[in-house]
Amino acid sequence: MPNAFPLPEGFLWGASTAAHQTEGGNTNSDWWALEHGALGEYVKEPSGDACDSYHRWREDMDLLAGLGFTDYRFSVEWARIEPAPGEFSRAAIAHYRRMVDGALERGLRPMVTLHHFTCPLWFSRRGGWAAADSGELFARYVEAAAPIFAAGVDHVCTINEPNMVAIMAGIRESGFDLPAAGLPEPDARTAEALVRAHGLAVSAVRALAPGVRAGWSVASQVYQALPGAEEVTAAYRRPREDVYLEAARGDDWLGVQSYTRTRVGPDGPLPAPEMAERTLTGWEFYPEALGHAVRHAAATAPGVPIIVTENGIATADDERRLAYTTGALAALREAMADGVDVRGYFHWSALDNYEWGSYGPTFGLIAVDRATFARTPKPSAAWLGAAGRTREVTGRS
Ligand code: IFM
Repeated sequence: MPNAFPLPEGFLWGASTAAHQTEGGNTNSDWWALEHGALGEYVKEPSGDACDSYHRWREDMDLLAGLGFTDYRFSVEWARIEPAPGEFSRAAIAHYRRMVDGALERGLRPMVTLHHFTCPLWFSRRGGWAAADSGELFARYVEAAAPIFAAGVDHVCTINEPNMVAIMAGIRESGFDLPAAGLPEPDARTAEALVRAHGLAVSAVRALAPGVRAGWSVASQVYQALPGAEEVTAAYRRPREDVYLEAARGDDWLGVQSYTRTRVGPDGPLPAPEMAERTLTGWEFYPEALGHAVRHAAATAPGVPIIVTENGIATADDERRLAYTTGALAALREAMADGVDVRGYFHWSALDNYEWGSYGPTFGLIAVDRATFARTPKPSAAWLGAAGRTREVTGRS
């Protein structure tokens, strides 16, 4: 980065993971059932043991703290905490509480996500988010999970990427009829239920843990209108993104998750430009997206502090990860210089992990050997982590 980027006082500097993608053996969840069902084309391999982080979380945290990070975002698994309706596992709650304490002992401030894509199988089987009482059931789980975050945790994320959850429900509704470009129509009932569940969860967190700041994290696609397509773009973006940003207006913070962009023409979303570099997920390599994403979030939820809760790239070439992240942080710095109130940055992901159907797309700062679970930090991890120690992002040497 040509000019150093000094991190403001208190700026969160970390990496993110999610339970199902790293823990392994999440057998009581709806995703586990999906992985073992008939969706071969979409789910190429099951998550299996993932990174075995359910047992190796100490090693993960030792590595992150040793690299210099000061913050760690991880999720807790509803399916483990409430394996049957209304039946809560004290052991699972104690496990996640140990993780919070373990992070604090290592100098990592934990950000706890309460829901990251997976639900208990019983919840999905009875109608999932679209069931009339889904919000109440989610709030009941949040209340039971309070011992995990009631002390020592500053930030709780209620639901990760609710917009993608509604879109995934839409995909299931459509019988997996995917458009050639852009994202399918979200399921309206799921969308409404998620906004409601978030509101109930924020109230529950505030009532049980008044010191905790509650928010949620929205996936940004950076919809860019081609000339003349401004109205089409706004209409396309609204149910896929803005509804969720608007729902964050009363929150303590808003999470922005950015990877790429989508250009929109008068007839709708367009594929990535032909000559564009693509990542292992097929997305356009477009690090500038992060700057656009935080600017749009700030304009849609004015006054709500923003935290970048995910940003990263799926690549087998760590040089491209370094280039991508350098570009993304330069765009973030510019947005902040222009007055966007950003309070932290979490890279996705700490570890190479299960990318919802396959281990192929590697997003990690740390490689994980699939047979031995041995962790090996990549050069990007050393560079990014060092900024946590020096409180300044510099051009990589
Ligand atoms: O791996 C996912 C994560 O679970 C949610 N946000 C996007 C990431 C990359 O696809």
